[in-house]
Amino acid sequence: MIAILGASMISVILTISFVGILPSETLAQGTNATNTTNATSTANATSAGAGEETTVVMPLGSSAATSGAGYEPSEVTVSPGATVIWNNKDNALHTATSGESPTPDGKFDSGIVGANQQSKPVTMPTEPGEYKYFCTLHPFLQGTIIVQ
Ligand SMILES: [Cu+2]
Repeated sequence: MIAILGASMISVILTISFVGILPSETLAQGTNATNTTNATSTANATSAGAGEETTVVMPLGSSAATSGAGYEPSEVTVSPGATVIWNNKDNALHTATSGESPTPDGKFDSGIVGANQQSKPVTMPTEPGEYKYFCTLHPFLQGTIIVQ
């Protein structure tokens, strides 16, 4: 008798806690998802206008083909017409020149960026797509800008 009572008490407690927990968890997840969506669309709205700036680093050692160092990150995604700055942390000159290495295609070009200097903000194409670029001085140095 006591055992039966105990078992039914437990199932009542379990039922209550399931009923109590599940809806609030579902609500919380729904709220989080909504917040995430809002944050993302706000960020997109902001970056579509003026002001988005992405920085790509030319790391120390990237002038040596064998160093394995390359544009960091090697691939970035930006809004149409956004600007990108290349930050040269190497002790050699570099460029970020659009095109399939070693042939510039004229879509964008940072020009020569001195050692330990930054490029001016370079305006990306407005046409969505994947744009390869490279360093005219070190053609093995290659990166990609995705405009979307
Ligand atoms: Cu270079």
